[in-house]
Amino acid sequence: MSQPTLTLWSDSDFFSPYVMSVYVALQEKGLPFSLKTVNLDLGEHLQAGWRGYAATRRVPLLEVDDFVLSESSAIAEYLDERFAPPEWERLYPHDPQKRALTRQIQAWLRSDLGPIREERPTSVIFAGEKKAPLTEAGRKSAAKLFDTASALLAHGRPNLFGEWCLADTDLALMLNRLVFSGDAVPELLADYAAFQWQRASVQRYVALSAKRAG
Ligand SMILES: N[C@@H](CCC(=O)N[C@@H](CS)C(=O)NCC(=O)O)C(=O)O
Repeated sequence: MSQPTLTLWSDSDFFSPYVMSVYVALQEKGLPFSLKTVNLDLGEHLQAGWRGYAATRRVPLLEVDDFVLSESSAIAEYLDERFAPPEWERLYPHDPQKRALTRQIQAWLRSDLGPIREERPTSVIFAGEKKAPLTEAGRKSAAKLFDTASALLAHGRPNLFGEWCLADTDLALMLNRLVFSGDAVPELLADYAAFQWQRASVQRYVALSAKRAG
């Protein structure tokens, strides 16, 4: 079967944690893809001529030949099904329970913890921005993140479920919003996030973001 042509659309700042998740997914699969950007500040994603306009008008957007898909976790699941083992690396664990938990963590990180996302935007990670101390809501949200992540990582191993999975990258990003801001983060979680951040696929995305800033 010939390889499809893949195009990932990102915001032009490379600040989107959801674009990062798909970028890492493509890198981990070893799939060649081209990267294109839309400037969200200029509203380019709201122009009818943009490929994602008929989808959700948001990034990430993945083009696979003529097929267009948005929503980062839907994209990752599609990639894992279409480019499946044994030929391709896994993004989601093989075990059904672990796979379901991976999806649970991804859905949770995308729908809860709003105060952390608001008070600690990814510009603190990718552009070194400094923010005011967390509000009461931010502190509550951080405490919930710490409790949940500590329970998931109570086994003391470097990945959530033995082998790396995409939720490791997503969870590390959420924790790093706080780590990079100088907020107090439990040592086990800070170490986990630092370990995950060293992954080559993650570092490639960080480098993209740094190039934009430079
Ligand atoms: N749940 C979506 C979130 C995507 C999202 O919020 N994208 C933002 C950039 S981080 C965006 O495109 N914002 C522009 C808009 O909503 O108008 C996913 O996981 O892909």
